[in-house]
Amino acid sequence: MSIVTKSIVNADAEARYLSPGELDRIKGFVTSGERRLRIAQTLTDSRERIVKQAGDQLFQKRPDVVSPGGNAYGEEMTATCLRDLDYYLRLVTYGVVSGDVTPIEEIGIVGVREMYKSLGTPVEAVAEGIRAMKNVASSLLSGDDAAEASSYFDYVIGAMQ
Ligand SMILES: CCC1=C(C)/C(=C/C2=NC(=C\c3[nH]c(/C=C4\NC(=O)[C@H](C)[C@H]4CC)c(C)c3CCC(=O)O)/C(CCC(=O)O)=C2C)NC1=O
Repeated sequence: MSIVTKSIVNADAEARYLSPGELDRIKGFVTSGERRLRIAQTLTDSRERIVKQAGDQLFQKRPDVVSPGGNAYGEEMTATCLRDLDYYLRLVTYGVVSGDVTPIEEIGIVGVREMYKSLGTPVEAVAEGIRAMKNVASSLLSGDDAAEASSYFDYVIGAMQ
């Protein structure tokens, strides 16, 4: 939920006008809109490159996951692993656009540790892959934009620890 929707829901629950503080936070959201859309556009345009390079880095650091017995061993499983990275990159763009981690949390974080555990997927290796995406993405963005995008990647990484 964006800060706009959230503020309205909160204000209406008390049948009141938006407070100066709420209007101020909405102003911040609106004035940062162009920047957030620019970041999401870059990540979207570069998604294949970000996922591919991050996957390469992950498998170099964690060769065990793509070795016999590893969770991402074999063409099909490796492709599923890269698909998961792509999922998380997509969720990061949702977060950037809405200026809120809630969509990431609801779609991709709630229950994820249990899910990966039941699949035998090492969750710390998934976190490593997301860290690699953050680094590749940062190299494609300018300083402030990289910092903003990083906060959403960090949210995912933190939730997997
Ligand atoms: C958008 C929200 C969303 C997420 C996050 C998601 C994840 C997700 N990853 C899965 C599997 C998987 N995920 C991986 C991923 C990896 N294995 C590793 O060793 C690596 C560390 C890692 C890649 C970074 C693998 C290999 C599987 C297949 C496991 C199996 O079938 O045994 C599955 C099981 C069903 C399937 O195969 O599609 C789900 C649901 N699905 C969703 O809808």
